[in-house]
Amino acid sequence: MPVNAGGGWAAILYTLKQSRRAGGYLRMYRALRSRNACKTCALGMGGQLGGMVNEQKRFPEVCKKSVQAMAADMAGAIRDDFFSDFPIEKLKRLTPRELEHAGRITKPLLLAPGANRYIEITWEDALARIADKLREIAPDKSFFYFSGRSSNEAGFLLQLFARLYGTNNVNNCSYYCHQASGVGLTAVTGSSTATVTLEDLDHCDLIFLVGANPASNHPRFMRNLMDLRRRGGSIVVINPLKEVGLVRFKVPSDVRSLFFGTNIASEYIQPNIGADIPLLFAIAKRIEEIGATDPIFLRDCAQGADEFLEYLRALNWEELVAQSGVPRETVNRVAQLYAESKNTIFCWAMGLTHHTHGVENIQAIANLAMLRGMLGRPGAGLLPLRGHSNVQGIGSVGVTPKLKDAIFEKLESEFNLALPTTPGMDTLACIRRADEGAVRFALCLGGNLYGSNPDAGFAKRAMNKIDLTVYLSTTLNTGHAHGVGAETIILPVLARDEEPQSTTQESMFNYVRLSDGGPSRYPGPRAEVEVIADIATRVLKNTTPIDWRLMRDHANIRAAISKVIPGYEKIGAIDETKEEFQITGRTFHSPRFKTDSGKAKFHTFDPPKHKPLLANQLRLMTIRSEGQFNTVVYEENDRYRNQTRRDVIMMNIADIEHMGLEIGDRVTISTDVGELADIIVRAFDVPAGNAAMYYPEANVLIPLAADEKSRTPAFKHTIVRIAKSSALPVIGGS
Ligand SMILES: Nc1nc2c(c(=O)[nH]1)N[C@H]1C(S)=C(S)[C@@H](COP(=O)(O)OP(=O)(O)OC[C@H]3O[C@@H](n4cnc5c(=O)[nH]c(N)nc54)[C@H](O)[C@@H]3O)O[C@H]1N2
Ligand SMILES: Nc1nc2c(c(=O)[nH]1)N[C@H]1C(S)=C(S)[C@@H](COP(=O)(O)OP(=O)(O)OC[C@H]3O[C@@H](n4cnc5c(=O)[nH]c(N)nc54)[C@H](O)[C@@H]3O)O[C@H]1N2
Ligand SMILES: [Mo]
Repeated sequence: MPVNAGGGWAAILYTLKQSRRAGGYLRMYRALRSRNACKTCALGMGGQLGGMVNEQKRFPEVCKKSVQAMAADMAGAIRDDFFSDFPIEKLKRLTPRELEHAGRITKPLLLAPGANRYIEITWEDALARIADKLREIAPDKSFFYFSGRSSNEAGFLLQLFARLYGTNNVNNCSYYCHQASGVGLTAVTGSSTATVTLEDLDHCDLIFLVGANPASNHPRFMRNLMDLRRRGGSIVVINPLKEVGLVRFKVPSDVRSLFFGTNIASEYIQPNIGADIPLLFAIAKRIEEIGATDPIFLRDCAQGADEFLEYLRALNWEELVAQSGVPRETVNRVAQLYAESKNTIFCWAMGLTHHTHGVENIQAIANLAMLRGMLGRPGAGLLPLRGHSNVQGIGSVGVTPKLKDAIFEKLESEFNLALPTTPGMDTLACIRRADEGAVRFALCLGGNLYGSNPDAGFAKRAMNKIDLTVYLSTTLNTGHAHGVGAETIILPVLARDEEPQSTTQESMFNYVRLSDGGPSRYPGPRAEVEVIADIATRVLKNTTPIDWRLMRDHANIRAAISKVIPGYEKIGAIDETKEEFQITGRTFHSPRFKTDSGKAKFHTFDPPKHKPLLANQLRLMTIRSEGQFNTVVYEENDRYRNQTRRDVIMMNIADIEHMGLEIGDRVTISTDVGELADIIVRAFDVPAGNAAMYYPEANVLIPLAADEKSRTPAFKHTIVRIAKSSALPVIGGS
């Protein structure tokens, strides 16, 4: 039966099923209610108020994702003979789901040079090998990659170690995620994160939701969207794909919504992939035409408005409509809705950042917000919907190639350190350098660097050239099979709610949460901070002013963070106060910004020019399904999009017809970097010329093209060729 609303009973039944996998309902409930920040997205649930509670103390806020992630951490340990049964060649053939389901990693593992399988080694052996390699090589031949699930404490400590070791090759998954938001926002407001708090969402009357699918990826946000509709507000969705959960959603924690569903989108606009800028400019042009700008904001609080307005006036309507694929009446209607709004919040995610013009996408949104003064006051502003639960915190505490000047100076002066000043490399640059054979050591704190990369074939070859790759992981993923170095070590680490000491995380609303940790579920894994401090002690001994033994204590790390990270002062006392806090200087409730002039900045630029498509070509986006978390695929089906399998391409029916195809046909999809054979054709509500496939499987097709300003790959916009293959079609089952 086709699904006609997101969420609902399916989400609840799923929770019960996963609870059984994790050893019972009560065990799962206790785990979900423990005082730890939620593990999945960056909305910031849990912490000191207890799990399933949001920053406004609302309960219960539960979502399938957190249950999934929790079940994974609670599932049994990898069995002892697993790696004898699965030598590396067999491991490579396991799906992400099979790897994840192998269980928790509990022992250090070594894939020795030339060996055909991982073997268990002792912690002592593993740490000694790592330290020996680091001492042997030049520091600029190493890099350190961080995912966004680790704590602020682990993030801060590892970047500090890397720098004192001698490299600035320190980066996090943000470079494949929201980096364009950070760069774009900094250019506008002088600050790289959301300008609003969670509470502001209660006071807006209009939300623009651009290039994001919160029904799958930020399920708790759906409650805010539901609340907005209930109080008479509007939601404008801008998304090439018709996402059923954004049309109608059944919020599981709300009885009325659970039974009857809630309409989400008031307007659902479907531009072409990569055509948001002409659309946003068109709405802006209309706002100016109908005299709905905020002249006082433009005069007193913004810079560059005149140039932008002049540029808008000169734009040609026909061209804007042709470029965006959105009719003028629709633009007029949406502009009217916006003109009538008192408080508008603009939200976005990967549909905007994963483009070669990602930074401009964000600036186009900011321009539209500023035209009506929707920046720098309560209830209005800009809100990037962040990915990993602590990706923002990792960035705040210094996990970036270049430290902010203020942090650099404070670190040097407070601790009497000399930090390297060489330019550090972003994530893509590290992979390219590895391909040149110039990386001899890589350490990945969580994540799946191989699986998240564009051009999977290239990423594999590049990573295979590294002398020693070290993963600090909780479960197995495709990186451990394909993204290996000549030698690879996997160190098992504790999940957030198993940590012996408390940890902190930062939500996408700039709110710092305190997680209590909890008892370890398995003997074996160690706390991330303990492992990092051990490596640092062995490599640096006492050659620097930092006493690494003291840095095993999270309270000491927090004391350091409070001294050097702007806005994080309160973290120093959090062990006594237990006070979670809003980071100062980031939320703008009055129109004074952190730019040199104190004004917010408009940016004027031309929309990107896209190559026209040939008859056998489509524009391809790569997206997440309901049942995956990034490179970890929990389920093969995608309920909300009515797909039962992942080896599909979702296309407009007109394209299917004019390419001489039929639904269910098998096709080969290719680009200059790779091809995927026997992909099944599915019809989907997406404008002609556009198509979608699932990440990470489709990453073999994605070239390394990236946004010059933010270094974010264009995961959402690749031109692909389609050719019918001789394999038998697959009828039904969509
Ligand atoms: N269940 C689940 N939750 C997650 C994750 C997960 O994998 N699974 N991952 C987490 C992470 S790290 C992140 S970053 C977030 C990601 O959250 P999202 O950004 O919501 O996820 P995506 O599936 O990458 O793509 C979002 C949407 O962008 C649209 N889109 C594609 N191209 C364009 C375009 O050119 N213009 C516009 N306007 N829209 C476009 C797609 O149709 C899709 O609906 O979710 C986080 N939460
Ligand atoms: N084509 C395409 N590619 C993309 C994207 C896309 O939309 N399309 N999205 C991009 C985005 S937004 C992102 S964020 C990246 C994802 O990039 P990553 O963050 O690198 O990848 P994940 O798949 O989230 O990493 C999952 C692994 O993290 C480990 N892990 C889980 N919890 C913990 C923990 O508590 N501690 C530690 N140490 N490890 C843990 C587990 O081993 C798990 O297998 O992919 C990017 N790549
Ligand atoms: Mo992400």
